[in-house]
Amino acid sequence: MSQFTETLYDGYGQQFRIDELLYEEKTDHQHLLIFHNDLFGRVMALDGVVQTTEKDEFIYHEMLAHVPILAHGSVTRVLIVGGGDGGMLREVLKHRGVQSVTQAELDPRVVELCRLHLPGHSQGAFDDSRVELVYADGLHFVSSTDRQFDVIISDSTDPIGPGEALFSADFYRACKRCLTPGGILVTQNGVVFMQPEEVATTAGHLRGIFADWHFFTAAVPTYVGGSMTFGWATDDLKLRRTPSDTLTARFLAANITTRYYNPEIHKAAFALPQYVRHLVGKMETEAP
Ligand code: AG3
Repeated sequence: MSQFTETLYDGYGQQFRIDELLYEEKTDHQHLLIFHNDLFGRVMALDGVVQTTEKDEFIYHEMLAHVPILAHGSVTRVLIVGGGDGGMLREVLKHRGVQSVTQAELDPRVVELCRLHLPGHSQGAFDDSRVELVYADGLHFVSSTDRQFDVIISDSTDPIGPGEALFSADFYRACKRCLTPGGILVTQNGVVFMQPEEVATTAGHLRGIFADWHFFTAAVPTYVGGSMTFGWATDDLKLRRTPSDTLTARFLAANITTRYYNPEIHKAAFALPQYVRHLVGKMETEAP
């Protein structure tokens, strides 16, 4: 029986038993592996890093989709950068008010192979008439499109290899350019305990670009080493402070079924521990 050992961190890493190897390929962009593990179901790894598993994907996808959409309250157009497995698309499309979702994914093979081997992620989402899938480099797409979006979700890999550009000031600036007024950018920002420099660098960039920026978190078991951290950036200061009763009313009106997200989790996710506040330079500034 072979093992998969994640190579993200030097000297520490999670290990899975490969109960069944489903697919392995070196695509034009990265090494892709999909296998079955009895505990986590199907697991997809890119360049030796676990991207998603059937068992815990709902936590990550629900938080990156529903937090910005429900905080905003009238989202019609969404852009997903990356997200080739289709889990994010599935969650975004749960909102009936969303009229169009553009997805800019670099690697066609990720989409093709995840549709085949991880069908529970997309659940037919790629066939929804509201979706436009574009195979493009994310930075190039946001720098050149003339479209605008109410929410942009960066569902990227870590800033190693193809994902690196999606953590640059150029990327965040280009996202701001294609947000509607009051639009929100949210980002996959790594596990802050293990990757503090990634969060610190993003904070440094966002600070100079958006009127309001922050981070929110969720513990995702297979993103090991602590809480997964998500970036939040918008020019509308009110959106991060959307009151609980408003979130609750929107959540009920949306009539969506979730397994992790609820309005209390939403509010609580923005509370950051002291070491993270210190890291992002928010120790002495504004309360929450
Ligand atoms: N992309 C984020 C994977 C991050 C893994 N990194 C880590 N453990 N620090 C997930 C893609 C799911 N749609």
